[in-house]
Amino acid sequence: MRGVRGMLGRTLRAEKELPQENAMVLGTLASIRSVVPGFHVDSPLGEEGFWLTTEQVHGFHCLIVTAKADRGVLYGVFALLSRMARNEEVVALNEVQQPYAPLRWVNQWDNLDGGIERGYGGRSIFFEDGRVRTDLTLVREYARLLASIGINGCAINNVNANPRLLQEDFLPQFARIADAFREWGIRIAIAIDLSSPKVIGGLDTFDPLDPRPIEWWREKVDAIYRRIPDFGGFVVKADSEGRPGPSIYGRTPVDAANVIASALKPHGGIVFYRAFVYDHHLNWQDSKSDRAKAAYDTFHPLDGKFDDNVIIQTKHGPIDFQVREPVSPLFGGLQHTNVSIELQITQEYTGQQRHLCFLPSMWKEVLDFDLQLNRNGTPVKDVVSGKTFRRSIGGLVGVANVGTDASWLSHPLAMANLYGFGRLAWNPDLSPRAIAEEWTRLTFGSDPAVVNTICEMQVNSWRVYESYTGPLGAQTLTDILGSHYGPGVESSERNGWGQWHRADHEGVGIDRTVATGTGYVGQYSLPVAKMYESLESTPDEQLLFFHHVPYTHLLRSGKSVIQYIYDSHYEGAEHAAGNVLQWKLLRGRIDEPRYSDVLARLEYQAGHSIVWRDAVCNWFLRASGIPDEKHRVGNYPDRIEAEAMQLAGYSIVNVVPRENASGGKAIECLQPRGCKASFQFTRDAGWYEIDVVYFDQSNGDSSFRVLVCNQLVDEWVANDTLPATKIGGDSSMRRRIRGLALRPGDEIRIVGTPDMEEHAPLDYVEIHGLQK
Ligand code: GCW
Repeated sequence: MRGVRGMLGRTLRAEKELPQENAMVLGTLASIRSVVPGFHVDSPLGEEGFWLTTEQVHGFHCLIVTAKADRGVLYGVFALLSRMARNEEVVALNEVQQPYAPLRWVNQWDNLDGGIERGYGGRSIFFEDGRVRTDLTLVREYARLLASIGINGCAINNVNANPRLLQEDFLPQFARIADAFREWGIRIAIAIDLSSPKVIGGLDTFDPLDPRPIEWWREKVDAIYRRIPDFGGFVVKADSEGRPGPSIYGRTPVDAANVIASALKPHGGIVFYRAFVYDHHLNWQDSKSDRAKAAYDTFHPLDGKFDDNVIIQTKHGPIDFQVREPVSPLFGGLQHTNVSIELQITQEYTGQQRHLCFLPSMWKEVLDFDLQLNRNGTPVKDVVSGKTFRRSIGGLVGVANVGTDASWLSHPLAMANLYGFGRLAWNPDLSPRAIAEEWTRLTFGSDPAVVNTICEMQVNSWRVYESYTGPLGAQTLTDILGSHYGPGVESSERNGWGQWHRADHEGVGIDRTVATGTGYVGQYSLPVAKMYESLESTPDEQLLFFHHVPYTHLLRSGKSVIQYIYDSHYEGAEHAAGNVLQWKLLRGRIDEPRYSDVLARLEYQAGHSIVWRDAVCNWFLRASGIPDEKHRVGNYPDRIEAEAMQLAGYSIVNVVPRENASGGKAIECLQPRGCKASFQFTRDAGWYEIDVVYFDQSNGDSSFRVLVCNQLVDEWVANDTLPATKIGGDSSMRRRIRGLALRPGDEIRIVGTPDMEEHAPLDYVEIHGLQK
């Protein structure tokens, strides 16, 4: 009713009996049979599947949505609404759909204080000031949204869980969330801290084999089910990144998972035990130590020992949601255990919803990857849905991290990732383009120019992002110790969190072969291991993940690795700039607020892709000593470095790492009343555009004014909320001043006024001539 009214502005009449006129009939098979005798389904319907059909009932044309159970009817109704919204035929329907995977969950990493770990879409819709929010309107909206894409479960809090969540007073609060979700067929789970029996239970141990914690979990779980009879279960992050776990007592994940599982079992609950277990104090000097091996090394020996309501939840790759990783070998290493694949919808390492990065393109490759565990073909999608090893449960989990932002994930185009996750969990055989097209039509309407432009941008965006942030399988070359956002090529080297690329003067990449490397490759099935063991058969896009090669190594295209690194960064940045032009063609075809919002983000991305390009290229130029054949890297004829300008009040600072500012230096103003940086324009008279590259930290709102021959041509306040409290690749920003008539000898002056910890920092100015 609500859907039809929202789309068509018509209010349908609801009746419990079949009317004497054409109608839409919604109901379970049993209820439809009771009013339409002889009604039967041609193909069998699973527990959550549905059938859309049309039938003459008592001489009237009826559109029937039916399923075995209510949840299926709900999914059928959403499928029908989706067709209507996409302007598709609904007159002669005959369509049966079943979800591919039984578990289609999202996880939220929400904290009790209302923040969201790795969340980029505002505050938590669940929590505020240490409690569940009083107003759960957004939670109900979210539940509806999730149901519309077939999601059937949601874990509502951060896997870095606060033990307080299991205190008595939270139970009624969770029950309210569960009530809101239940209406839409979604069960809730909570992430727990394994040390809870000790931290909040008053016991002196949380040893999973001690009878007291065992009893504590049983009582806790019973209490939860008294309040929430359809409670889904627990998500567990243990022995990972400093979280307490069974290893403290010399116990294994089996010991811990099974204790909790047996408490949940009588109620039908599940334990999602995360395989993201690794040592973050690795000895980086040991060339055999390899974080990528950790999950398999820990969990493979335990295969077959977990209870049947335990699921091992494994990130899709062996590291951590990088822009490109091979598939985790653990999916092949757990043949007698339930598994689920964890995908990341929130763009932690893929641009944090400031860069466009359509992830279904990546997920689709992951889900289709053949682990070659037997002769019939064993794609990841079949392993995780339980089909390959005939497991009764299994599925896909997406870390969504939506927030209070009006478009949930902040970037209006990022919602295609949440949509795409749900669609792939329902049907992994959909193509990324089909998903992008469905989403675009549902979100922006069916204008072909809009649909084509947005689809094209979406389906290319992952590779574009990869091309300027982590080519050839080097993973995301970001600051892995901090924001996970801007460039930070060196941050992943020489520390215990794992090595990304082991680049030195000679070459780049990690040798993970069995013969000479870390041995990681040996965790795959023989045929897959054979492919990755040899340099020749490893796909170029994964090359540096598996092999250490000289910079001069030739790729299949005949290009050297170093030239590829340079070229891909330039191409990626050009593509990002091209998206801005493409988007501008849609002006007037999309409502103004969304048009402008997306435009601003694409412009920002185009600027930031240059920051990435320059940082990565210069880092590799310095490391390899091999110049760019096309003379671009290190040569910026249109640039005037801030440190080379005439400075009044401003002082020059070194930026660390040096690649994260042009020329390794920037200028800062410590004078409260402001500083000036100026230079003379020396090129021919004509029309120009000026890019002012400055830094916008989150700990101050500096202001800038630009004057040409004393005439003010632009001014702005640096008040964005980028993830940075210092100058560098995270905070770098670009302001474009268009249509300026400049003559030789003109003085261009920038006046910066600092605010709090942000000292009106400037990097450089770039001047582009406009064609006449
Ligand atoms: O990618 C890392 C994130 C952490 C996260 C962790 C995990 C919730 O940087 O913020 O912690 O993964 O998945 O547990």
